[in-house]
Amino acid sequence: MKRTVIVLNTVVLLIVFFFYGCGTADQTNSDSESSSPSPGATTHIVKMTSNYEFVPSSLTIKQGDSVKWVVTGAKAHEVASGTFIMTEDGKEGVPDGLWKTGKMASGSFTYTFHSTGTFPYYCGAHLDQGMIGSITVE
Ligand SMILES: [Cu+2]
Repeated sequence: MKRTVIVLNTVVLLIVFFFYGCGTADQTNSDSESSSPSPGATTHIVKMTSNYEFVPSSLTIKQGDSVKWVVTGAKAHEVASGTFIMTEDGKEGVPDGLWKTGKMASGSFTYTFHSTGTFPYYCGAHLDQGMIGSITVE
């Protein structure tokens, strides 16, 4: 009887930890009104590596698709839409206001593209390492 209680407690703890972990790891943009993706939409993965790269750095997707940026490795990254300028101190990001995550040590960020076009983005922490990317929506 006592053993059953301990096992049950462990299972409950594991379940709580699992859901808490998932809940905090995923940031979702407020742009998507509906939580359910439209039929046929795809979520594409872009890795943010410890080599200061977005992989793949350029990606072509369909209108309505989402891109999920995932932190891989130990370095913290940021994903901000926009371009950059050259300054005396190096490259400086110019956010265009579509999305900007702030630094993420782990987890992911998902953005759904509702309009077509080309969307440049960058990691504000690693612009000088050339950490930029681009999404083309057809
Ligand atoms: Cu970075």
